Amino acid sequence: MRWTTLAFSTFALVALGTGVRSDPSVPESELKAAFAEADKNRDGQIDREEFHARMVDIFFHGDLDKNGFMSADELDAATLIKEDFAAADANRDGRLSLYEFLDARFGHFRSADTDANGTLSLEEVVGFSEP
Ligand SMILES: [Ca+2]
Ligand SMILES: [Ca+2]
Ligand SMILES: [Ca+2]
Repeated sequence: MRWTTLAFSTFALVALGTGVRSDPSVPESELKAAFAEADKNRDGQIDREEFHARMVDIFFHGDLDKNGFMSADELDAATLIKEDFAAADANRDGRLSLYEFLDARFGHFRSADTDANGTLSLEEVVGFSEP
């Protein structure tokens, strides 16, 4: 359970997050493990369907009080980084719906997909840092 939580967080950190390469506390082996866990069909790429499934998992794991929304604190805890909550909260009601969460995540997916082939390779995930 602990590992799963960590891996979820790690993938969030990597795929969505911030210059993880400069963070020495996240070993590469852990990134690979998180990537492999998300790559359900084991083709070495995270496609949109796999990414979507992963992000839905992260959302529901991160929604600690199970009210169907993520608070700013829950978002930080789920992704281990200080996210731009205000930017993701499209309707400005102070909480993130699953739709808002996914919308922000897929923005990162598009940014990370540097060869624009619609899937993320390990290199693209590892190399991603927020613009
Ligand atoms: Ca895959
Ligand atoms: Ca909202
Ligand atoms: Ca790609």
